[in-house]
Amino acid sequence: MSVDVLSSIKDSLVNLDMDKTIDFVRRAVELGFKPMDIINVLADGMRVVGVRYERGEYFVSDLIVASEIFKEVMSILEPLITRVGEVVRPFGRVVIGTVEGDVHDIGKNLVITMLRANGFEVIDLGVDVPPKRFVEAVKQHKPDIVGMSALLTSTMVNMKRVIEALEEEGLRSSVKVIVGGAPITEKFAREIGADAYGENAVIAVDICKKLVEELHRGK
Ligand code: B12
Repeated sequence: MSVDVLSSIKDSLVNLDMDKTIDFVRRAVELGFKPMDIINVLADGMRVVGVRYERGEYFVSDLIVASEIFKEVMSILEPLITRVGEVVRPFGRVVIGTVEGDVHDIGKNLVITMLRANGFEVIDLGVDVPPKRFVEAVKQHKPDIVGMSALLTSTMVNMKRVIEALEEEGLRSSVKVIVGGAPITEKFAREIGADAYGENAVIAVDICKKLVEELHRGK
């Protein structure tokens, strides 16, 4: 039954059934599954939706429905995650956004949820964020870390433009840069001069903690 409920969550999302997905998520919470276990199967489901879109079985309208279901479910799970992180003093400050030309924000929002739950202060610049806006935000908020998300191969190059803009303004050494998103790799992160790559929202928290320590040690 318990494993069934997780696969039922995934199936309902893949079949774009909002009511069933919510029902199974509530059941999984009652059964004591951790929010992250549930989020992981949902993320898996989103990948399947993406594959169906790629094969021409689903349309953009279906991607929109899937993302609406994901967001609805997150409104159930988010309070369960944030309850854990009752931290008085912020661990560090992060400015984060999805790069220019890209409106995907589910993954970024998940990273934000996990960072906040673990005591980070996060300034969310939203989606389709041009390099200039990242620069302004660094000047205004003086973060420890700049985070960038990209889901499209056509927009991942814009991460490099943000790093270049930070360099031009003499701000690059004052922050650590972490990048993530489905098409991003460790190798790409290195090539564009980022300090780190985070494969998922959970890993991102540990990496950001290390980056803050490194920044304060002057590394
Ligand atoms: C939902 C979705 C949409 C929704 C987005 C809604 C929203 N509010 O986000 C909508 C319908 C808007 C959409 C539009 C488009 N999409 Co779309 N979309 C998807 C889909 C199915 C799921 C993405 C998702 O939410 N995944 C779930 C989350 C949890 O995972 P994630 O984003 O990868 O995030 C995790 C990690 O990557 C990481 N992470 C993410 N960001 C960051 C940042 C940092 C700093 C760190 C450390 C980590 C990190 O942590 C996250 C959590 O663990 C993907 C399929 C896929 N395989 O990704 C396609 C996909 C990304 N889309 C695709 C395409 C082509 C498009 C469109 C061009 C379609 C069109 N013809 O209009 C448009 C582009 C719009 C634009 N300009 O941005 C392609 C991209 C192909 C490519 N290689 O470039 C994909 C891969 C589908 C496919 N297989 O063809 N899309």
